[in-house]
Amino acid sequence: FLPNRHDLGVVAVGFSGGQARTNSCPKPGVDAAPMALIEAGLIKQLEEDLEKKVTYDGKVHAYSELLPTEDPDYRGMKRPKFASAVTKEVSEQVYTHAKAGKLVVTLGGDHSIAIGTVSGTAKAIRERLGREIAVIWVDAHADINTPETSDSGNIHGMPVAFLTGLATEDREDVFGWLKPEHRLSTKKLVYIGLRDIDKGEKKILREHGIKAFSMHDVDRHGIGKIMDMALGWIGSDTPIHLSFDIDALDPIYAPSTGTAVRGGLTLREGDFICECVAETGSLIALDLVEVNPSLDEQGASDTVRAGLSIVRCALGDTLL
Ligand code: 6HN
Ligand code: MN
Ligand code: MN
Ligand code: MN
Repeated sequence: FLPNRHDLGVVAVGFSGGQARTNSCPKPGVDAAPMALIEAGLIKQLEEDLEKKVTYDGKVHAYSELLPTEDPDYRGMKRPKFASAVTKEVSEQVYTHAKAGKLVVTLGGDHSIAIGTVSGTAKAIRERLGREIAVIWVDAHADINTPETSDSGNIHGMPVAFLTGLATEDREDVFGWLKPEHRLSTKKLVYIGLRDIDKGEKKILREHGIKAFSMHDVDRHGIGKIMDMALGWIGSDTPIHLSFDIDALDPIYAPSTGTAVRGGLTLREGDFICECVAETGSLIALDLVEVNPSLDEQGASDTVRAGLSIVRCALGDTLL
């Protein structure tokens, strides 16, 4: 069922509205990540070193044509209409690649864009293979707040709630476009790297029996065992969408990110997670999000390099 492993679709999403501090003052910079990654040689490495066939429109999408004239808070969400419109468009871009049998690599952007990427692959894989996808969410955070449990109102803290249907909304212009075919089962979701989970999120994880490996679990078992357990939970031959938030890595390795939390994965642990997923041969999509080259001038190049390494490892570069 796998996409041709040499056939990639790349989508570059220059969107930072999901981590808006306030309506008038978003935390800028995360939208510059795709260009920084590409300038550091990402596409070239995929084509030349990994010998992939890359379909890429050559653009970093800013989606400025989707910017609403008015975008007031709604259910506590900041800039809900813009985030909804952008993720809907991303969903269609990702769907098109996945439906054509390509492995989709999406460069963010903040993590709200996963509302688009995961919904796009979930729909395409249902149609193409009649299968449900599994998602491995590598992150310091669970990103499973509903609008009601969120303290910040930032939509990048909510994508998993919308994707699993724990949060729903009738208004078409505020994520009401998400339909059952876009959704992910809470049973097909596995977290790795968690260490900053909000109170409401903990309750959600417990009540829905969601599989989550925190940093405590990584310390206890070691990353090798964690990957055996994570992949065992998903089951072999299940199409895997890997959504990698760079803040899963310790800030020593990836300081340039909007919500850094100390005590994270080492660079090797992050790469190892990706290598294990590559080894399954079941990867259908990869998101790399929350790289923000403007936050830490010194650390920006380290963070970009860590991001490049994550992408290469997930695509099998480091396997013999
Ligand atoms: N991310 N739990 C916090 C919130 O605002 O809901 C942080 C979310 C961070 C999101 O890193 O993708
Ligand atoms: Mn995240
Ligand atoms: Mn995070
Ligand atoms: Mn928190």
